[in-house]
Amino acid sequence: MQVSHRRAFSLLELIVSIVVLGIALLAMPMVLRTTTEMVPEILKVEAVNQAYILNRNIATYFWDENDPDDHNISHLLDTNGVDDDEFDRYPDATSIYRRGRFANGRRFFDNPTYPTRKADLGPESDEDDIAKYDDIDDFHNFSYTVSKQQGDYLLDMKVVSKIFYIDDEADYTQRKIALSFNPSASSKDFTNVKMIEVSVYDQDDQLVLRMYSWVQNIGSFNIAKREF
Ligand SMILES: [Ca+2]
Ligand SMILES: [Ca+2]
Repeated sequence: MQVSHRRAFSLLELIVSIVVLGIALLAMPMVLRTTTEMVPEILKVEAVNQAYILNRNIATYFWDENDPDDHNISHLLDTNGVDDDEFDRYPDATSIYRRGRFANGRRFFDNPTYPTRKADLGPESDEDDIAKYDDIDDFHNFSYTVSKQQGDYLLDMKVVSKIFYIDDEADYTQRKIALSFNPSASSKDFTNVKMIEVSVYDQDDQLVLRMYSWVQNIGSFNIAKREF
Protein backbone atom coordinates (compact mmCIF):
# COMPACT_ATOMS: atom_id res chain seq x y z
CA MET A 1 0.00 0.00 0.00
CA GLN A 2 1.35 3.26 -1.07
CA VAL A 3 0.96 6.14 1.21
CA SER A 4 1.31 9.50 -0.29
CA HIS A 5 2.96 12.01 1.88
CA ARG A 6 1.98 15.51 1.29
CA ARG A 7 4.72 17.71 2.47
CA ALA A 8 3.44 20.41 4.65
CA PHE A 9 4.65 23.95 4.45
CA SER A 10 6.86 24.53 7.40
CA LEU A 11 6.53 27.76 9.24
CA LEU A 12 10.06 28.65 8.19
CA GLU A 13 9.26 28.16 4.49
CA LEU A 14 6.14 30.21 4.86
CA ILE A 15 8.10 33.04 6.43
CA VAL A 16 10.73 32.82 3.67
CA SER A 17 8.11 32.93 0.92
CA ILE A 18 6.32 35.86 2.53
CA VAL A 19 9.64 37.72 2.76
CA VAL A 20 10.46 36.92 -0.89
CA LEU A 21 7.01 38.08 -1.97
CA GLY A 22 7.51 41.18 0.15
CA ILE A 23 10.82 41.95 -1.55
CA ALA A 24 9.26 41.42 -4.97
CA LEU A 25 6.42 43.80 -4.12
CA LEU A 26 8.85 46.34 -2.72
CA ALA A 27 10.94 46.09 -5.87
CA MET A 28 7.99 46.61 -8.22
CA PRO A 29 7.56 50.36 -7.80
CA MET A 30 11.32 50.73 -8.18
CA VAL A 31 11.31 48.89 -11.52
CA LEU A 32 8.43 51.01 -12.77
CA ARG A 33 10.12 54.21 -11.66
CA THR A 34 13.38 53.27 -13.41
CA THR A 35 11.55 52.59 -16.68
CA THR A 36 9.69 55.88 -16.48
CA GLU A 37 12.89 57.79 -15.76
CA MET A 38 14.57 56.20 -18.75
CA VAL A 39 12.03 57.57 -21.22
CA PRO A 40 13.44 61.11 -21.39
CA GLU A 41 16.96 59.65 -21.73
CA ILE A 42 15.85 57.48 -24.64
CA LEU A 43 14.17 60.55 -26.15
CA LYS A 44 17.39 62.57 -25.85
CA VAL A 45 19.50 59.85 -27.48
CA GLU A 46 17.01 59.52 -30.33
CA ALA A 47 16.80 63.33 -30.65
CA VAL A 48 20.61 63.60 -31.00
CA ASN A 49 20.48 60.88 -33.63
CA GLN A 50 17.68 62.54 -35.63
CA ALA A 51 19.23 66.03 -35.43
CA TYR A 52 22.63 64.75 -36.50
CA ILE A 53 21.32 62.75 -39.46
CA LEU A 54 19.16 65.58 -40.81
CA ASN A 55 21.95 68.14 -40.28
CA ARG A 56 24.50 66.04 -42.18
CA ASN A 57 22.01 65.18 -44.93
CA ILE A 58 21.15 68.82 -45.60
CA ALA A 59 24.85 69.72 -45.76
CA THR A 60 25.35 67.36 -48.72
CA TYR A 61 23.11 69.52 -50.96
CA PHE A 62 24.32 72.42 -53.11
CA TRP A 63 25.11 75.50 -51.03
CA ASP A 64 22.60 77.51 -53.04
CA GLU A 65 20.11 77.10 -55.89
CA ASN A 66 22.42 79.21 -58.09
CA ASP A 67 25.55 77.19 -57.26
CA PRO A 68 25.73 74.47 -59.93
CA ASP A 69 26.61 75.01 -63.58
CA ASP A 70 25.33 72.83 -66.44
CA HIS A 71 27.72 70.08 -65.37
CA ASN A 72 26.60 70.20 -61.72
CA ILE A 73 29.89 71.78 -60.62
CA SER A 74 29.42 74.29 -57.80
CA HIS A 75 30.83 77.79 -58.22
CA LEU A 76 31.56 80.63 -55.87
CA LEU A 77 28.67 83.09 -55.77
CA ASP A 78 29.10 86.87 -55.76
CA THR A 79 28.25 88.72 -52.57
CA ASN A 80 29.90 92.04 -53.46
CA GLY A 81 28.19 95.12 -52.14
CA VAL A 82 26.32 93.07 -49.48
CA ASP A 83 28.82 90.95 -47.53
CA ASP A 84 32.47 91.55 -46.58
CA ASP A 85 34.50 92.65 -49.63
CA GLU A 86 37.21 90.14 -48.74
CA PHE A 87 35.01 87.55 -50.48
CA ASP A 88 34.82 89.53 -53.73
CA ARG A 89 36.52 88.67 -57.00
CA TYR A 90 40.24 89.32 -56.76
CA PRO A 91 42.26 91.26 -57.81
CA ASP A 92 39.35 92.98 -59.62
CA ALA A 93 35.77 92.44 -60.75
CA THR A 94 36.85 90.80 -64.03
CA SER A 95 38.61 87.95 -62.21
CA ILE A 96 36.87 84.60 -61.76
CA TYR A 97 38.89 83.85 -58.61
CA ARG A 98 38.90 84.90 -54.99
CA ARG A 99 41.80 86.10 -52.88
CA GLY A 100 44.21 83.37 -51.78
CA ARG A 101 42.99 80.74 -54.24
CA PHE A 102 44.75 77.51 -55.08
CA ALA A 103 45.91 77.02 -58.68
CA ASN A 104 42.91 75.98 -60.82
CA GLY A 105 40.85 76.21 -57.64
CA ARG A 106 37.25 77.11 -57.00
CA ARG A 107 36.00 79.87 -59.24
CA PHE A 108 33.12 82.26 -59.85
CA PHE A 109 30.82 82.12 -62.87
CA ASP A 110 31.90 84.28 -65.81
CA ASN A 111 28.99 86.63 -65.12
CA PRO A 112 28.03 87.92 -61.65
CA THR A 113 25.75 85.36 -59.98
CA TYR A 114 24.34 85.98 -56.50
CA PRO A 115 22.96 83.66 -53.80
CA THR A 116 19.27 83.44 -52.91
CA ARG A 117 18.17 86.46 -50.89
CA LYS A 118 17.26 85.96 -47.24
CA ALA A 119 13.55 86.61 -47.90
CA ASP A 120 13.47 83.87 -50.56
CA LEU A 121 15.16 81.08 -48.59
CA GLY A 122 13.20 77.85 -48.99
CA PRO A 123 12.28 75.50 -51.80
CA GLU A 124 11.91 77.08 -55.24
CA SER A 125 8.35 77.33 -56.64
CA ASP A 126 8.59 74.07 -58.62
CA GLU A 127 10.12 72.14 -55.70
CA ASP A 128 6.91 70.90 -54.09
CA ASP A 129 8.40 67.63 -52.83
CA ILE A 130 11.56 66.76 -50.89
CA ALA A 131 12.64 64.60 -53.85
CA LYS A 132 12.97 67.83 -55.85
CA TYR A 133 15.09 69.65 -53.25
CA ASP A 134 18.56 70.43 -54.53
CA ASP A 135 20.04 73.10 -52.27
CA ILE A 136 20.56 73.62 -48.55
CA ASP A 137 17.96 76.32 -48.00
CA ASP A 138 15.19 74.20 -49.60
CA PHE A 139 15.11 72.72 -46.08
CA HIS A 140 14.11 76.04 -44.51
CA ASN A 141 11.03 75.25 -42.36
CA PHE A 142 11.16 71.57 -43.31
CA SER A 143 9.75 69.20 -40.68
CA TYR A 144 8.76 65.61 -40.03
CA THR A 145 7.51 63.55 -37.13
CA VAL A 146 9.18 60.37 -35.99
CA SER A 147 7.60 57.75 -33.72
CA LYS A 148 9.77 55.44 -31.73
CA GLN A 149 8.46 52.50 -29.76
CA GLN A 150 10.39 51.77 -26.59
CA GLY A 151 8.87 48.92 -24.61
CA ASP A 152 5.36 50.01 -23.74
CA TYR A 153 6.07 53.63 -24.65
CA LEU A 154 5.47 55.26 -27.99
CA LEU A 155 7.52 58.43 -28.33
CA ASP A 156 6.64 61.07 -30.89
CA MET A 157 9.25 63.64 -31.86
CA LYS A 158 8.98 66.54 -34.25
CA VAL A 159 12.16 67.41 -36.15
CA VAL A 160 12.33 70.90 -37.70
CA SER A 161 15.09 72.45 -39.81
CA LYS A 162 15.64 76.14 -40.50
CA ILE A 163 18.33 77.82 -42.59
CA PHE A 164 19.82 81.25 -41.89
CA TYR A 165 22.59 83.39 -43.28
CA ILE A 166 25.04 84.29 -40.52
CA ASP A 167 27.79 86.89 -40.37
CA ASP A 168 31.33 85.65 -40.80
CA GLU A 169 33.86 87.69 -38.87
CA ALA A 170 37.00 86.25 -40.50
CA ASP A 171 39.81 88.54 -41.55
CA TYR A 172 41.26 86.94 -44.69
CA THR A 173 43.93 89.59 -45.13
CA GLN A 174 45.78 88.08 -42.17
CA ARG A 175 48.00 85.02 -42.53
CA LYS A 176 46.55 83.58 -39.36
CA ILE A 177 43.24 81.78 -39.79
CA ALA A 178 40.78 83.09 -37.24
CA LEU A 179 37.15 82.26 -37.77
CA SER A 180 34.43 83.21 -35.35
CA PHE A 181 30.76 82.53 -35.80
CA ASN A 182 27.78 84.30 -34.42
CA PRO A 183 25.01 81.68 -34.52
CA SER A 184 22.15 84.10 -35.09
CA ALA A 185 20.52 85.30 -38.29
CA SER A 186 22.38 88.01 -40.17
CA SER A 187 20.64 91.27 -41.01
CA LYS A 188 22.23 91.15 -44.48
CA ASP A 189 20.33 89.93 -47.55
CA PHE A 190 22.94 87.22 -47.98
CA THR A 191 26.37 86.32 -46.61
CA ASN A 192 28.94 83.62 -47.34
CA VAL A 193 27.81 81.28 -44.56
CA LYS A 194 24.54 79.39 -44.26
CA MET A 195 23.63 77.98 -40.87
CA ILE A 196 21.62 74.76 -40.63
CA GLU A 197 19.58 74.64 -37.43
CA VAL A 198 17.79 71.41 -36.53
CA SER A 199 15.45 71.41 -33.52
CA VAL A 200 13.79 68.39 -31.96
CA TYR A 201 10.56 68.77 -29.97
CA ASP A 202 8.81 66.20 -27.80
CA GLN A 203 5.09 65.40 -28.03
CA ASP A 204 4.29 68.31 -25.70
CA ASP A 205 6.09 70.67 -28.10
CA GLN A 206 8.94 71.14 -25.61
CA LEU A 207 12.37 71.65 -27.17
CA VAL A 208 14.58 68.61 -26.52
CA LEU A 209 17.67 69.86 -28.31
CA ARG A 210 18.94 72.08 -31.10
CA MET A 211 21.93 71.26 -33.31
CA TYR A 212 23.77 73.64 -35.65
CA SER A 213 26.18 73.32 -38.52
CA TRP A 214 27.62 75.87 -40.95
CA VAL A 215 28.30 75.61 -44.65
CA GLN A 216 30.34 78.13 -46.65
CA ASN A 217 30.05 79.57 -50.12
CA ILE A 218 33.20 77.93 -51.43
CA GLY A 219 32.03 76.10 -54.55
CA SER A 220 33.69 72.82 -55.44
CA PHE A 221 36.78 71.61 -57.21
CA ASN A 222 36.54 70.16 -60.68
CA ILE A 223 36.93 66.43 -60.37
CA ALA A 224 39.58 65.40 -62.91
CA LYS A 225 38.83 61.71 -62.72
CA ARG A 226 36.27 59.64 -60.89
CA GLU A 227 36.26 55.89 -60.35
CA PHE A 228 33.64 53.79 -58.63
CA1 LIG B 1 16.26 74.41 -54.71
CA1 LIG C 1 16.33 77.14 -52.32
